[in-house]
Amino acid sequence: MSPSPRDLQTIESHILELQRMHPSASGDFTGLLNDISLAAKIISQQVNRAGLAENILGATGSTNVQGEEVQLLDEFANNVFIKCIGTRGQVCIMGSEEMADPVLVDTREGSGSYVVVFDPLDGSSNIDVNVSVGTIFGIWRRRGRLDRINDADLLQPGSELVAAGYVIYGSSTMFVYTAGHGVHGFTMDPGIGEFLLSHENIRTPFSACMYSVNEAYEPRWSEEVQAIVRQLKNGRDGGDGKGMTARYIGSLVADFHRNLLKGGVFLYPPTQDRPGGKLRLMCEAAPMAFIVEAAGGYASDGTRSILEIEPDNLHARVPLYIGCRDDVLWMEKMLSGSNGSI
Ligand code: AHM
Ligand code: MG
Repeated sequence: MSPSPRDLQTIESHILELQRMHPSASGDFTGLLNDISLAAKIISQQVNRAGLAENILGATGSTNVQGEEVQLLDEFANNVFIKCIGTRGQVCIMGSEEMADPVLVDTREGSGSYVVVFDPLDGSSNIDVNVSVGTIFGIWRRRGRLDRINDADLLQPGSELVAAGYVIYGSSTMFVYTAGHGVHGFTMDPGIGEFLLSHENIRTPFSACMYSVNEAYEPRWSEEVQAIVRQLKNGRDGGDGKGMTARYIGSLVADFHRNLLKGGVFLYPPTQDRPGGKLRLMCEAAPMAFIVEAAGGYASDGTRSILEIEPDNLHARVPLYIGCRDDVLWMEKMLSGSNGSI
């Protein structure tokens, strides 16, 4: 059967279709998503050349606001994002995992309607060994006046997200996004340099068959978290005795993507040395929570939906339990007595 035009839908035309559903749309949001897809293509090309080109692999020698070693590719991806995003002045402020302070954008040329927070290259400590890494982004609407951009515009909860997505640089590069109505995945065709629709309206299974957690931290978890992981492995107490299989890459985008498609739960619980968890609310947990909920799943900090949490700073961290709805709700119930903390 020869492919119909529908079979070859690019991300740009998909985003345009979305715009047509909102006749009053200015095109700013469409332009912004297109800018992000361009940034993803540039980063993807560089990640794919990581083993070949000089001055791409390795550390810059500096640490970021989180105290983590900045990789050369982290820096590259961050710069690409900043350069590509909001080229029409659609963005008023941006925040990045790699930068201590948010960047105020010159909006003389545009509406400055949007706020973007991103992790330009998540899991970057895996690059040197050819393990999948990713980009995560969240898009919010500016809350106040354009001439008075402040923290209230930047520090918004996940429930206010307009769109969120991630790009996985894996065996192929995929761009997955949602603007609230369905989660859609596009696979990069390297021959033509386009993201083509490959996974329309992704739904995640209701129950998980795999769990993802760094079990090396088990001695530093609370008793409740230890009990949860024991039951994920061996079957829930009072259940059918069937446990799940374990899969952990240590690269959130890759672990999340696999679990989204196959049915799994990802946990990054608090530990004694990290009572607030490790993952960042604004650039990691909230965008992924928005995506998983649009696909039928759920995300919690152990006590409430990740989407409800009001960030108090750009780099706030949060414990994360995310994936199939049934299992995350069960974990939240198991943790409810302990307040989710250790
Ligand atoms: P990064 O944003 O500095 O790359 O760190 C986040 C990464 C996630 O991709 C991953 O889920 C987690 O850190 C792994 O942490 P750990 O090595 O403690 O298991
Ligand atoms: Mg990260």
